[in-house]
Formats: sequence, C-alpha cells, structure tokens
Amino acid sequence: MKPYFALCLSLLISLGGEACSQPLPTKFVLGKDTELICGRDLSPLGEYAAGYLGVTVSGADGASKRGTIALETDPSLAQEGFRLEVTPLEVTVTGGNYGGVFNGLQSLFRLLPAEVYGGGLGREVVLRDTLISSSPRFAYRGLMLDVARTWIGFERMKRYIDLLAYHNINKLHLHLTDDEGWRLEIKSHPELTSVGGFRGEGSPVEAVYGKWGERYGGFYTREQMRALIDYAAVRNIEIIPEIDLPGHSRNIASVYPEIRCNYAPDTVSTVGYDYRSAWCVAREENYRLLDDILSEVCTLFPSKYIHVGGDEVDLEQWSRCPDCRRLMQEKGFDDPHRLEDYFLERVSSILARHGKYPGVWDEAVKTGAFTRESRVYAWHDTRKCLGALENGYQTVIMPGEYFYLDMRQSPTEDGHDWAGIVDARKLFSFDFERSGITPGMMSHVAGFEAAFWSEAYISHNPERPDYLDYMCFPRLCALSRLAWSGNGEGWDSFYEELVSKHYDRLTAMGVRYRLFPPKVTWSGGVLRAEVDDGSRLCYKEEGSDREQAYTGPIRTAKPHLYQFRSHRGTGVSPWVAHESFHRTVKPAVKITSSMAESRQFPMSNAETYRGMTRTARASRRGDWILYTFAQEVSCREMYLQTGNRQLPKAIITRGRAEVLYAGEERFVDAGELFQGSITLRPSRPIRAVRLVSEYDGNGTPFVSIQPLVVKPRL
Ligand code: TNX
Repeated sequence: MKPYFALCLSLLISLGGEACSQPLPTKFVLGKDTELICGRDLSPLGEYAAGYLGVTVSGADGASKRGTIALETDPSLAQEGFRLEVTPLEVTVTGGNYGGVFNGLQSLFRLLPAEVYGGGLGREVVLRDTLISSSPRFAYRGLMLDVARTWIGFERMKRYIDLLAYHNINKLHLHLTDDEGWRLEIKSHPELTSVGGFRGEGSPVEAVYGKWGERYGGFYTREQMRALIDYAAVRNIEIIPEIDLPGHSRNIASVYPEIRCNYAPDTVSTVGYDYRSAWCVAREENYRLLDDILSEVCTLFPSKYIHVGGDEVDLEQWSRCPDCRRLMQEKGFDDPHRLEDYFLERVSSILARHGKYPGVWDEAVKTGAFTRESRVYAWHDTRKCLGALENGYQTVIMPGEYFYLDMRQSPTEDGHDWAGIVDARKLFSFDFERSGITPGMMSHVAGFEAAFWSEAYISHNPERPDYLDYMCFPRLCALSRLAWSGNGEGWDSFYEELVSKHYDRLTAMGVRYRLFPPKVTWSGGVLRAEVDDGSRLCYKEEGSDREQAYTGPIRTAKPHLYQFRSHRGTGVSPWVAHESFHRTVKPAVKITSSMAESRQFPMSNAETYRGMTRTARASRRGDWILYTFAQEVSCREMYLQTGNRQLPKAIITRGRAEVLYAGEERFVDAGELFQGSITLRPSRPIRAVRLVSEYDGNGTPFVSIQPLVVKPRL
C-alpha cells in the first residue's frame, strides 16, 4: 500500500472517520520527525543518509508519523541509475542497485540547502514535488591520488572519499608506491613501510623534493586500509590500489637493493646514491617477492582490478643488465619493451591466481601483446587513448591535457605544464569525436579519471589541505558532470550552475576551491579588476602582503605594482595582475659551472632563455654556478632557479647566492637558497651572480638550471 493512503487510513481509524477532512500536507516537510525507511541490504546507506538529514532510521516496515523517506532498489532500473520522487507525503529514492540508491540520495541532497553537507540539517525544509530519473553515462568515474610522493593520511583520505561521494565519483585509484614512498603495509615484508614509508634523514630512501632536513612520510596500516575500503564502499566508491611496477620502484629497490639489475651502477654522478628505479626482469627471486606483495594486496582489496603500473620504465637498465640480455635472447625478444610485457604477464598470472585482472598505464600495451583482460589507463594524450581502444582494451580516458589535476590552471599559477594548462573549462571540453574516438569504439570506454600527481605538491606544504582542494575543485565538478551526463549543455550553462549552485555547496563542504581569475585591465591610467561570479575582490601593493578590499578602479601610472584576487565563501582565485607585472627582459648572460654540462641539455639552453640546462652530475659542497652578464643589469627582481620548473627536484640542495655589484671587486652574500632557488631584489646594478652549494648530493644524477627570470624597472 502506498504510504499516502496508509496514512489516510490510519488517520481514519484513529480519528473515527473524520480524518480525511483534516487538511493533508500539500508539500513534503523534512524535519526531525521524518523517518527514513530502508531494507536491511541498504541499512549502511540508511545510517549514512540519516546522519546528513538529521532524521531517524526505521526498518522497512516502520510506521510513518509524518512523512517518510524510503530507500529501495528496483533491478529494472539501470546499474547506478535512480528515480527520486518527492510527493507531499513521501520521498522515495529507488536505485537500480545500492550505488543507484546512493546516487539518488546525492541528488536529494542537492535539492536541500547546502548546510546538509555539514550533517544533521537541524531545521525544517519544505520540498517541492519532484521527479528525477537519471543514470550515469559511464560506469567508471574516477580520481587518482598520488599518495606516494606526498603523503595523505587516514583522516584526510576519509574527507576526500566524502567529497568524491558528493560528486557521484565512484572509483578512487590510489597510487600507493613510487620512487619516493611505499604507503601500504605489507605484513610479510614490514620493512617496505617501516623503512620505505619514510625518506630523508638517515633513510636509504633519498629525499628529493627539497625537504632535506626532516624525515618525511607515512603509510596506511592494513587495518586502516581495510577501514578506508569499507568507508568508501558505503559511499559507493571502490578503491583501486596501484603498486607501480616495474619502473618507479626506486623506493622498494632502496629497501631491497638485490631486486635491481646485475651490474654496478654509476654512483659518481649521484654522489653515492643508486638512482636505478627498475626491477630486474631476469631475477627469478623477484617474482617470489612480487607474489608475496601482490597476494596480500589481492586479498585486502575487493576490487577486481589491481593497478600494476607499467609507466615510464627506464629500459636502459635492462639493456645494460647481462641477465636481462640473456633472457631476451632465450625468449627471442628483439625489443626491450618485450621484457616489460614478460614482466607484466608474470605479474598478471599472480593476480589471476587470486581472480584479479591488471590495470596498467598505456605504455604497458605498447606492443599490443599484453593480455586483453587488462584495463588500460590512457594518460599520455588522446592518441594513446585511441591506440588502446583500437587494440580492443577496456580503456579509462585520462589524457593529461584534459584530466591531470597537477597541471596549472592558468599560465602563472603553480603546477606542472607539460600537458598544458588545464582549468575546469578545459577539462569540461573533452570531446570524443574531436579526439577521433568513433561510436564503434565507445563500448571499450570504461569512463574518465582525473589524476592528481603530487611531486610538485611537496613544495606547497602538504600539511595544509588548501592546495589539494584548490587543485581538485571545481575541476572535479566538471569531471563528474562529464562522466555522468556529458557536456552537451555547453560550458556557459555549466559555468552558470557552478556559480549559482556549486560554489555555495563547496563552501558548505569546507572545500578550499579555486575561483576563476578576475579580469584586470589598465587604460587611460585607470586599473580595473572585474569578476562575474559574485566574489569579493581584493588587492595588494608591491612590497606589502596586506590584502585590502577593492572598492573601485585605481588611478595609477604603475599598474605592475598591483595584484588582485577574489574570495567567495571558502573559494579563492589565484593572484592576477596586469600584464606589465609579468613583463621580463633577457639580458645577455654567460653561465659557467664547476660541474660539467650534460650533452642533452647544454648550458646554451638556459643562456639563450630557451629551456632547461642540466649538469652532468649532482652538486657537492663547494660546487658553483656562475651567471656573468655581458652588461650590468639593473632590475626590479631577478629569480634564479635550480631544479625543475615548479618542482624542487635536481636542485642545489642547500646553498647561498652571492652577487657582484657593478663597480665592485668582490662577491657579497645575498642570502640562502630556498628549495634551490632565490629571488633577488637588487637596489644597484649587478655584474654577476654565483650560486654556491653547501651540501653533497640531491638524490638525482644532475642539477637542473632554469633560465633567469628578470623583471625590469618600469
Ligand atoms: C607522469 S602519468 C607520470 C607521473 C608524474 C606525472 C606528472 C604517469 C603514469 N607517470 O609519474 O607524476 O607525469 O604529471
């Protein structure tokens, strides 16, 4: 019987026949008397929902006092699809399965005031009659978090699971191991985390990202991971673990050096550190160790797929190894890539014994020989997506140019840029047809995944959640929409929805999201900043950190002295400025060093401002890099950087800068390098600058030198 009639009937009985003359509610009122009803199979979901809605849960046959919310499944609906119906007496959330009910609940949350995300609504809310039916376009809607480079602990991971759940994202791919960290306890080999979980300060695992003076790291115990798996499962999220093999394995190779190839490495260039990162393919004992590790992973994780990496293997290590060469000969392989196939096939057969399939990065299917039972994560570009699809692999679409959340969101912000500039709008614009993916290939598309790689995060204080939030939102809102229903509505419509709905929701969730940058113009001596998203504009002047409210255009002849940003709720835009702020000059400079230059990246790269230079080895104490200017340089600011752009790796680990001012004979100290770099604000013209190392090594076989960034006096 429909509860509406049931209520009428029960009122009839209790009030002796006069009941239906009582006015019936015309709208559903959600309040503390509302009851939530669900069957036993949905009870974790009932508890979850009740916590947010501030209502109580009854069993499936609970009697309604005043309106009910019913959760139920109907297998005739699509998997993960749902129907959400609001009538004056009842809210019904019907799902094709558990995930469908979950998705329907999220849809209900979106009908409620944003405070619902704070838990326990705590006030009455009147709901309009509604009927929403929906089902996802793709079964795979994922986020990859790289917890190996930058550690994200248990509680913070739970928060992320919640945030993903609010966005109907149903896969959390955890990159648990890499050169810089091993983050999952393996009971049969505790050293993997007791040693490999930490780097720097006495660990055989070198610190490489500018955090030198401290031990850094962490890991999930098996019990914690089980708790995360369960926590995620209640929220319709499957955790897919990744153990990155056979490359990106410098960490485990530092803990168990015997897994490496059989030749003496060059450790002169690394100041004593064995930089090799690949497993030896020919060493039989390696497969026993892998069996131990992967068997534990397979029994811990319910997911059908275990991601085993396969990306960016340094094939030279295998070419130099006599054992690997012999194996190639024995097997008749003419290409070292076939060794990767062989290695991963062995790994897959371990997984198969546990009823699991491999997930791999696209390199792993380069030869096309690898098992079709694998799921391919196509990350390089759209061509690689095509390649995997054409070969008939189930493919997760995630080309860096659209889906890499470690890419910067505008040209002057933090983040990598090797795959381009990726903001929410770019992500949202992904188009199958334009990428050459034909309707015939679509059955092989598993869905989308965004990836947050974290080697550049370490320099941004991973202890603060702001950076991760800022890099993930609202780009994940766009991913969620793209994967759930596509981008057919167009960006303008989606942006309008971001501004009118999502920004307030993200604020209620406590997400430190990114607002799009304000527009800054300067004309007729008037500097203006504008926003179109209802955010509050602020500015600061050069030489001061004080952020003041922007109340109107600024009359100035020096627009380069101002920077602007805007705030809305917990969201913040990047600092932006008039283009004159970013103007640089390229004074003629000669760069010399006590370290030899690499052949591949010669000094002329940085000297001509064309690109990065590398030395032929890491720096030792006393090593120097000297920048000599053809003419004295008078400037507002000069930025000298060792290491990769946006990434304090391959830096002069610790050192100082010295300046030779015009007309002087001696270099004078100009300060300590911070993460291999320094910004000078010289008050007098400069002839030369010298960076001097005070530390041995940097965990890599070279120092990178970036072109100077010199800002003129205007
Ligand atoms: C490439 S994507 C990598 C990662 C880096 C990332 C930086 C992939 C499979 N490998 O190791 O963190 O680029 O964007």
